[in-house]
Amino acid sequence: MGDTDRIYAPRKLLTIGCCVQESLSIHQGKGIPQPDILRSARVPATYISGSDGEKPVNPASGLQEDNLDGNETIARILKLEGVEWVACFPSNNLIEAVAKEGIRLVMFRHERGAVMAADGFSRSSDRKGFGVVITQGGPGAENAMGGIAQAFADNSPILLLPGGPGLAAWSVRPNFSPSRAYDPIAKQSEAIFQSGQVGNVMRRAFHALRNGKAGPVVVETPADIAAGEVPDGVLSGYQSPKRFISTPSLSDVKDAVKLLLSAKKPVIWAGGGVLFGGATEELKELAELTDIPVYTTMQGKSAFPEDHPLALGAGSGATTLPAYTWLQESDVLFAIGSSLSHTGYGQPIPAGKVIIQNTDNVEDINKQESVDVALPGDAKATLLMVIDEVKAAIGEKGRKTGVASEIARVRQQWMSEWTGLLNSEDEPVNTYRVVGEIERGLDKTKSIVTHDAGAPRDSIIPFYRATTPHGYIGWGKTTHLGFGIPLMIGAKMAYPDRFCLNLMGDGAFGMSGLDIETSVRAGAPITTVVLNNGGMATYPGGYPTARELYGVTEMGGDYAQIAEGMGAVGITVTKPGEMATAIADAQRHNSEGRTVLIDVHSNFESKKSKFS
Ligand SMILES: Cc1ncc(C[n+]2csc(CCOP(=O)(O)OP(=O)(O)O)c2C)c(N)n1
Ligand SMILES: [Mg+2]
Repeated sequence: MGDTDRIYAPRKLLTIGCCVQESLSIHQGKGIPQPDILRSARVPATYISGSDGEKPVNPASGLQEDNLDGNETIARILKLEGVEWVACFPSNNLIEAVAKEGIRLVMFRHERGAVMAADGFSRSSDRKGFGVVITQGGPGAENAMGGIAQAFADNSPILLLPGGPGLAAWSVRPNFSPSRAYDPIAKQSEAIFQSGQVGNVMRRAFHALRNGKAGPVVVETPADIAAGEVPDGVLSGYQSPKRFISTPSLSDVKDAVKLLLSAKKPVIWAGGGVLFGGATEELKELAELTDIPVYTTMQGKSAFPEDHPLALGAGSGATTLPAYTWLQESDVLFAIGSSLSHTGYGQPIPAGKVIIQNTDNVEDINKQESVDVALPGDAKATLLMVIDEVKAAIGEKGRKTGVASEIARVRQQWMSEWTGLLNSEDEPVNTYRVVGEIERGLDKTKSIVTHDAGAPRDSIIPFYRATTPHGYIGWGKTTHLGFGIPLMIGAKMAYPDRFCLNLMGDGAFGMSGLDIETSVRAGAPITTVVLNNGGMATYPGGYPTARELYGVTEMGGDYAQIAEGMGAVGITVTKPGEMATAIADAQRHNSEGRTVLIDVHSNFESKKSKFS
């Protein structure tokens, strides 16, 4: 009897179970889903921003200054900046000030989850909306670390607003200053040292969120600044910073197009910048005009429809055979919206290629790749320039090379090796059967899918074909287990009408499982599929001594029952044939406002679509 059998033994009696929480309902349509309890929250009239014409008033917002303290000023600036909701965990009086402005608050079960949900919201909002998080200064800010590190690694623009020690003790050990501690893993990190600087610091923060390389921005508010009076003129002088769009020089665009059109086997490498730039249509137009195949990085996944004849697929460490083939054999690689950062969780670029790189951030050019032609600028604006030049060179109709049928042939060859597993009748349920059912069972245009760290990521990335922008959230230059649950809650906030599914392992569940309760309480219903294989398939042969002597990498639990205990619908799947029904049921439950967890008794799968 193997490890998996042993762990499954007590579960034989379990069948599909369901428990429904009726009291919260999601309100679809425009804006953020609001549980009734939050929608009806009373906001005292005196706290709602407004003007009686006596105090200084911000002309842009009509906000009035009224002997505000630091927290109240920050809350009003958040309102002015269009922040619709804030993830939080007490204690921080800014939470109360934000509530008084009528901004919705969602409390998570721990700070890391709050940060990760904010991240999910930002990733889904194309730098037009930002995830904002409020935490306590000491332990709260300390506990947010994993989420900030993840946002930094993936260039996600979130705003963390922790408290901080009072100024008298700010520099005194062992006080924890979030702005100092997070400096190495934040795009920008500062503390407010004077009440008169609240507006300047917040303006810098929003400028940084909207412009340049994206990343987490930290604004620490020491206790006395939070409570101290802010001078008149700070709020009325606040001007919301704009987003600036930059473009490359025309001569560089012309050089790039010459290289691209004369290449023998070109490939497009599309990164997350295509999504942030809303440039999917332009990317499609360029690919079709030039008949050049498109590979998407993990963060770029869903930036190009993977059912398109020119799609090569996406890659983490695992990828498709068409992607691998073109990445190996291409002579010219055109990276669009990509930093080209090297990562163990992505495909390497073999040496010897001519590289054209478009990125929003000049600092990412010539970083880890030697770049032949650089096109610094917004992905969409750059693509429009490239398209114009291509049309000038080869005409409006573009060219046909026959590459699509070559891609189809390689894809067929690759899939013939995997079709069996994606339809496997094995028990415990094969991981790839779960992936196959997700691929077959979702309305791709109305869904958002994500993976979690480890084997779930590499199992799903090559085989789930995302067809609509933000239909998949690919993440993970550092790969925090458990990101999937809060990430999907944040995505659901941005897209209340989409079905949001997160595929995670049982190890990952341990890191954020209690935020299933947050999803229920917040009326942001998501579906979590737990590959319950009783251990860590990511390390199939790992730590044999630790495993034999102490059971390291093994674990167990009835996750469907745990989910039910938190007010979600728990579904247990023990047979492959049950998976399709479970996914269909989950979509129905979610659309009716119920959070779902599908606990799949799955195998220890070590096979990956890897080629080197
Ligand atoms: C916070 C964190 N700690 C450790 C890791 C390293 N890690 C990556 S995958 C993995 C095992 C995950 O187990 P599980 O979620 O059950 O997935 P499985 O390997 O069984 O598919 C670990 C420990 C990580 N990615 N994040
Ligand atoms: Mg596992």
